[in-house]
Amino acid sequence: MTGKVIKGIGGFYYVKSPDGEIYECKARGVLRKEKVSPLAGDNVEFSVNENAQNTIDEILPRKNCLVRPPVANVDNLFIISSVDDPKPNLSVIDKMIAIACHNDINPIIVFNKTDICSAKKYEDIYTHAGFDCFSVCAESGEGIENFKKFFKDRLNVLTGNSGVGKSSILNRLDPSLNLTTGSTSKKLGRGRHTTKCVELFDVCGGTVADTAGFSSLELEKAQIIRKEELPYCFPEFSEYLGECKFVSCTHTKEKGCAVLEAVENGDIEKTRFESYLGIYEQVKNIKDWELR
Ligand SMILES: Nc1nc2c(ncn2[C@@H]2O[C@H](COP(=O)(O)OP(=O)(O)OP(=O)(O)O)[C@@H](O)[C@H]2O)c(=O)[nH]1
Ligand SMILES: [Mg+2]
Ligand SMILES: [Zn+2]
Repeated sequence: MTGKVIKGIGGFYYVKSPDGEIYECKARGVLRKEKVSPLAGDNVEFSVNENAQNTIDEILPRKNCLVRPPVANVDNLFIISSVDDPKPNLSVIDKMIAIACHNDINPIIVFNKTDICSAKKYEDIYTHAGFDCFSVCAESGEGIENFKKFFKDRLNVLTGNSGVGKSSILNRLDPSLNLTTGSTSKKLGRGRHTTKCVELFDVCGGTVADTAGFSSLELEKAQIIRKEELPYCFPEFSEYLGECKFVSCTHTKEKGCAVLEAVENGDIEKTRFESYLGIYEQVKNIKDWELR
């Protein structure tokens, strides 16, 4: 039979068949030998066994897969921040956007908790940079309707730091989910990882993954993008690439760089460019062989 992995925990995988039945499976030894583990979102072939454990026999080819959060075949990545408690970290948002673009995933930027303060200055940055960007309030439900049109027939992933309100937003979209949400007040506003693993749910005619928040350290390991590919992971740079004076321009400090010029005259957002420089610093000395 074929089905979709909706959750993996402690070596058990929960596979949903097309008729909606859920089967608890183990991965077959051969998959473990090849060192590939099924991920939430994977389409798999599996066998249902009368008197033994059901098994996942094969993982069907993936369109893409994210390391952090671990999900395969993602269409939309909702990158969630809160305007306060915890405050947005634009370099984290921009790294997630770059990873989404690198994997052919559509990034959607969301600022939650607008009851605490306005998200306008952030919304302006990302709208100007050309992304779908929304300010929402999970508490009142304001703005959340905007998500529905993205969800249908797509695999949607919600990501963002612990405590930004990912589970709260999903509960707003579909109260029957009844996801556990947590207080951020106890631990220096950092949240406590209320959501523990990735799980897929059917919401608004599509599939959605609630995921556990990540730390910035984990994000550093999330995925390495080669420095040559990095400019292409900032979509608003694209019209300037090729316009620079030097073919080998890294768009960091060169004379006659069209990207730098666009930053200077405000066509590219300063914070986005700073994030580019930050990621460039992290990856500039990584050699190709280290990525294998
Ligand atoms: N003021 C305010 N608080 C909110 C809003 N949305 C969520 N919260 C609160 O923020 C806290 C964290 O919410 P969660 O939904 O658990 O956050 P999460 O992103 O799922 O966190 P993890 O599962 O740990 O990654 C809870 O106390 C929520 O009540 C909002 O719109 N306004
Ligand atoms: Mg959660
Ligand atoms: Zn340049």
